[in-house]
Amino acid sequence: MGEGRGALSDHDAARERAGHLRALIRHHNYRYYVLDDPEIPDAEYDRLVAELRVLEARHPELVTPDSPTQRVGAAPVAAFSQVRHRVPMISLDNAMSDHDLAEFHRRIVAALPNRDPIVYTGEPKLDGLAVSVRYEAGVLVQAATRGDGSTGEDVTSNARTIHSVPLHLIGDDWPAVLEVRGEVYMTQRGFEHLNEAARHRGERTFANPRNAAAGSLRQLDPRVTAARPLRFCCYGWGEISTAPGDSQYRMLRRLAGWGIPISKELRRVNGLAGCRDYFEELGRRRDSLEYDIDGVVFKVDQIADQASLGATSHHPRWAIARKFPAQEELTVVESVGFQVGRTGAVTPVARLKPVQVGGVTVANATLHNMDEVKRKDVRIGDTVSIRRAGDVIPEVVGVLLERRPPDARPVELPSHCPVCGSDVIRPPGEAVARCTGGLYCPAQRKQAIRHFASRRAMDIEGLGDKLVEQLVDLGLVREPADLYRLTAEQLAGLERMGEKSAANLIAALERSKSTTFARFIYALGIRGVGETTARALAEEFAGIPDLEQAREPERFQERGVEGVGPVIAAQIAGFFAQAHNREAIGRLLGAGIQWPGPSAPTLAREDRPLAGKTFVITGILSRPREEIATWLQELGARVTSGISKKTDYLLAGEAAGSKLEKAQSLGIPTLDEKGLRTLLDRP
Ligand code: I6G
Repeated sequence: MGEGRGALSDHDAARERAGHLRALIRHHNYRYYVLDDPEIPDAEYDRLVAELRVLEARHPELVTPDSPTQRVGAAPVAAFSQVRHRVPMISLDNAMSDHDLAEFHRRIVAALPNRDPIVYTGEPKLDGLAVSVRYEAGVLVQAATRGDGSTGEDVTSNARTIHSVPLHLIGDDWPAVLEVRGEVYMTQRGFEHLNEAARHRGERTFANPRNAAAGSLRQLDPRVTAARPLRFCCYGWGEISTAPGDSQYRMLRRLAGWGIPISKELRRVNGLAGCRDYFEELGRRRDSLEYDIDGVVFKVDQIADQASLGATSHHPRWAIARKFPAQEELTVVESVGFQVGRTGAVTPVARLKPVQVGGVTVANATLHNMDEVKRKDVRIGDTVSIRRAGDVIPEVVGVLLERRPPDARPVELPSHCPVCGSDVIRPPGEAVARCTGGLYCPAQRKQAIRHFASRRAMDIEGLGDKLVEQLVDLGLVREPADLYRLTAEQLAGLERMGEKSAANLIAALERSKSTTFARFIYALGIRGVGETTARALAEEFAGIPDLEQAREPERFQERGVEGVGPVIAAQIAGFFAQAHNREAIGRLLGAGIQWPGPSAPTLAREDRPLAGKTFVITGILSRPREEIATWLQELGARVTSGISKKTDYLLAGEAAGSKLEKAQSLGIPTLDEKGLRTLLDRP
């Protein structure tokens, strides 16, 4: 009995908590997707969902179809079933010019003579896929594509995976039946990520966010849809049991209140002038919006007026889409050039017969990489379709094969970098070809120096990105070794650099010269060689000459270095095969870069910074005494155990005893670790 009551109360508590968590998650979805104003960090949101998942796993009887945990997992289907739209999904009439818009307005004024001014709603026309989502008693029951307007496809399982589509409306005053209509779309960023990942896997990419959104929603396996960055934006409604407002604007605001995302750009505007101003404003902002739009939709705001205006068999008479110029155009590929990015990626770029795309002249378009060139089968002389959207670089979408001239020429990857002449390599299995002149190539200069100076590499304190920009732009630094030739006077003349910071930077540069072999390897910025691989290389190779010897990828693999497979081996070998890089390394070692151990660079003993100095070490130091002794020896010092007149310095840590006393009595200089560093800064 007691056990039974306990189980019951546990169940009740779980049900209560699940209900509470669902309401909380719905609320935070609303803050995020509707208000664009989240109250809690993503991690906290994830924690709430995770807690609900655990609860539902323990009490499967509590799972409801509208639970936020139920967005994924429906089984794939063989085909979509058909859905008949109870209120047809007709399309919008287009206004391609200002004249068309004025004509639309003239017709409205003629039909509604007593309204002055005519109030319209204006909102962007998203470039996506129209869907209708049906709620009964506040719960999502069906989602369908537009199809031919009277019958669409049932995409309920897929729409349920879109996080901005509520599974359950918030509040309790929604109509018993509510069909919302809107656009499923993908942001530019989501689209770029999706294509980038597809490129990485060597799969086909989507031509534009619209195709990506449509292709993602029309997947037979909802798990595929769930992994796509889809969004939903509502612009209207179909069947509705009771209308909650008398104007388009107020209706949409009510829908938003129930958790349905509407456009953040929704406005009310007055008359034709208001429409024109809004169209121009959005046109100016078009490129900075996070999604593609192909126009602005204007609607007569009063629902009663919409009803009296009615519809033709194709479109409502009370709404119009004022379209922007197209963002895709056709032109001819005149040649293909190759650009070298800051990471050395060699990217094919189509040089085009200049063409106006969306009001901008386009003469170049990226082809991304050689796999894309091959997949799209782009040849010089081809007629191609070019797409320009947002701030993104225009790209070649596809080739019109029927227009290919007989003398069209295939595109070939150059064997040498067009900027520095180093070899271009394309490691096995990689889509991207790269210039191997990492330390030397002007295209990669700033990136190489930034990386070289970074904290986990040479750790040059105070050498930030802005400073690197200035040093390179002024021609003071062309390769990492130039850093060590900078003078305090040169630095003090730079922007935002006083004498004190210049002196600090010179000191930091000097300090950075004492490093480790692993850090030095990492600092070289060899593609694919992160800190872990750099450490593994430092352990395996006996120094730079040894590393340089292994110029053939096979020799690297023979050494069996952990984490170095064929791709990285090819990158390392490619790097050391360039005389430019080997010379740049030589100049760095010549500048006095040192590290302890058997792999230390072999500078003549007399050239080492502590040559001729005798040290004694005592007390507790930051590293084991033997390690410090080895390091001092690498720097040219002799390390002895007892204090004598021949001792030049006592390196004393904490709790130094009799040796310290003896050194003091003999007047021998005593250094702590900081003092040693200062000594090394000014040997
Ligand atoms: O296809 C559409 C896109 C955007 C629309 C639409 C819209 O409003 C912003 N509105 C209606 C009324 C229709 N299609 C039919």
